[in-house]
Amino acid sequence: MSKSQYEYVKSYEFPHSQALPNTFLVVRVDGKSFTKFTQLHQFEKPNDLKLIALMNTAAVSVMEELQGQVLIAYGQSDEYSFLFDRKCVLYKRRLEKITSTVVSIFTASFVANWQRILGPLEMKKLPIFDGRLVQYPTINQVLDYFAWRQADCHINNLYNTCFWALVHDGVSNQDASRQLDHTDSGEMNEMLFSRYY
Ligand SMILES: Nc1nc2c(ncn2[C@@H]2O[C@H](COP(=O)(O)OP(=O)(O)OP(=O)(O)O)[C@@H](O)[C@H]2O)c(=O)[nH]1
Ligand SMILES: [Mg+2]
Repeated sequence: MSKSQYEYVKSYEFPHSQALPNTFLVVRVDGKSFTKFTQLHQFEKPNDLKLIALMNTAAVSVMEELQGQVLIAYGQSDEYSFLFDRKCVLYKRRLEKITSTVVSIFTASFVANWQRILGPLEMKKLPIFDGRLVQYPTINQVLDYFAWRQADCHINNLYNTCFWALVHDGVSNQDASRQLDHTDSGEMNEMLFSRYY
C-alpha cells in the first residue's frame, strides 16, 4: 500500500509549535494529584526525604539524558523546573518534543528508581506528571521565574512545617489551620525559630 496518500497529515504540524529564536526555555513538570498520591503512600509531611531523593534522581536523569542541554534544574514539592539556554537547538526547538521528552524521562526515572530509593513501599498508583514549557526573552525574567518558584517553596514550606508541628503537638487539623490563618509569615518564622533553636 502506498503511504503517500496519507502523508498530507504532516502538513497539519504547524511551525508555531516551534519556540521563538533566542528565548530561554523553561520546562516545568508537576505531579498530578500528588495531594492524594502522597497521602495514599503515607509520605512524611511536609517533607519526605526519600520522596525528595526520588524527585532529585528523576531530575538528574533528565539532565544526563539530555546531555548538557539543561543549564539548571530547580525542584520543590511535587514539581521540577528545567532551564534551557536561549541558543538551545534541541529538536529544532519544537515545543511538544522538548516538553514531552522531559516529562517522559522524568516519569520513567521516577518509576525505575522507586524501589531502590523507597525500598519495600508498594507503588499503589501510577505516578503521573504533566509538563508545560514557557519562553522568556530576557535573563531577568528567568531570574524572576526561579525567584517565584523559590518564594512559592518558602511560603508553602513555612505554612506546612508550622501546620504539622502544631498537629504533632496534638492540635486538631482544623484548629491548626484556623490558628495559622491568623498568623503572618514573620510570626510563623518566630514560631519555628523558638521551637528548633
Ligand atoms: N506528604 C508529603 N506531601 C508532599 C511532599 N511534597 C509534596 N507533597 C504534596 O504534593 C502536593 C502538591 O501540590 P499541587 O501540585 O499544588 O497539587 P496536586 O494535588 O498535585 O494537584 P495537581 O498538581 O493540580 O494535579 C501538595 O499537597 C503537597 O503537600 C512531601 O514531601 N510529603
Ligand atoms: Mg501537583
